Amino acid sequence: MADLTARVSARLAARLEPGVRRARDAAADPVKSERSAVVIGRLLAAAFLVCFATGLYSHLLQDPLPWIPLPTRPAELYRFTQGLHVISGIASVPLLLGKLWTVYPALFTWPPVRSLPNLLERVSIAVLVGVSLVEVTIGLLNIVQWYPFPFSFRSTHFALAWIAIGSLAIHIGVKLPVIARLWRRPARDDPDAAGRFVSRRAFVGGVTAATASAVLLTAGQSVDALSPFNVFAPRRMGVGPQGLPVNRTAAQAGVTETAVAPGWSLELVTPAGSRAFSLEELRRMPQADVVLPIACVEGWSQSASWRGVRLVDLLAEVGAEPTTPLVFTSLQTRGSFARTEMPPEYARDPLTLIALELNGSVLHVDHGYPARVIAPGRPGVMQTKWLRSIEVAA
Ligand SMILES: Nc1nc2c(c(=O)[nH]1)N[C@H]1C(S)=C(S)[C@@H](COP(=O)(O)O)O[C@H]1N2
Ligand SMILES: [Mo]
Repeated sequence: MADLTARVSARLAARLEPGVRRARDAAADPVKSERSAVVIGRLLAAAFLVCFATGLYSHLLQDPLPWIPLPTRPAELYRFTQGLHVISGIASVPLLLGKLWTVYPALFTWPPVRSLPNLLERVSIAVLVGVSLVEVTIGLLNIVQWYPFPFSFRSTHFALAWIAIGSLAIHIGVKLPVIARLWRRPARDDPDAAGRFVSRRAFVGGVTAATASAVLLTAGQSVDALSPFNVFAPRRMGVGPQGLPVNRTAAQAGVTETAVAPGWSLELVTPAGSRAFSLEELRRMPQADVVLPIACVEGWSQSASWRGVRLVDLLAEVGAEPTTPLVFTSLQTRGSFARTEMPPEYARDPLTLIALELNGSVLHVDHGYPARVIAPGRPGVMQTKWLRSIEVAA
């Protein structure tokens, strides 16, 4: 029996091995040197680490941990971190493709698995590649707000990020000797094989140029200086009602009638009772002017001037002192974000407004008329539009 298995596997090996070797030879070329893999690999690792760190920060702001106080200043901090998140995510697409191109001949090794550690290494690479491709793909789909998948974007994107970073750590650990050996350009560079399509340097240069173009043609959705070059990102700076893009319109949120209903008032619910403020009353209170950005998780952001009642003043009117998160509800009947929580650090910040005006005129209904939240350092998704009530717990 043992004899038979040995004979069968020897036969199988004899059949498969030449094919695998031929595939490897066909795929091999100087472009796919280990040095290319290291040069592109470290750019990709840097992009992934920046993307991971800024992504964690974004999740923390949206799901705060009670023992981590959140910074409200600088007011543009989240605009910066989330812009960086989407820029590094976009940069990782050409880098990932370039990296896969340089290393795919390594798929064709013989024997396919040499040992248990070797098997684990190959499995961790398979996980890293698969998860990374899915991660950047759903990230790109989120930028264009297209969700052709049945799972929740946010929790999936978060879970896959941990798997990608874990398998990246294993991969870097395993490859450390190669990375260290080829970190600097070798004294004698591998000569370009005659008749090859591109040299290794030209290839690495091409991948870098593709990465730079991908960034240049999209980063204008969050970087003012680059906004003239924004060709591919769907939101354009300065384009929208009152010169600001809209993320969800009044019609999409189902508030076209309730938002303009004459009897509207903002309800403040406190342990001592509740009080309704009409739009007239809010307008008669002292008004503050602030410049704060809308910084969407999808990567677009833009600064704007807002005018309205400081939240601290409004809370003082009803004798409330925020020590626990405030609960904001919207008139919205459809879709998420109808209810958001605001940790006390934002509620106490004098820049936080119940905004009634934007860029010099009364809020457009798509920007949250009659009243919306605008606070420093927060993701756009927490800047609730079409306010209905604010609850302060004891
Ligand atoms: N009630 C409500 N408020 C909301 C939203 C929403 O869908 N419903 N979208 C949020 C998101 S994701 C962003 S980025 C900002 C965008 O504000 P703008 O549409 O005025 O530019 O509004 C936020 N406020
Ligand atoms: Mo958003």
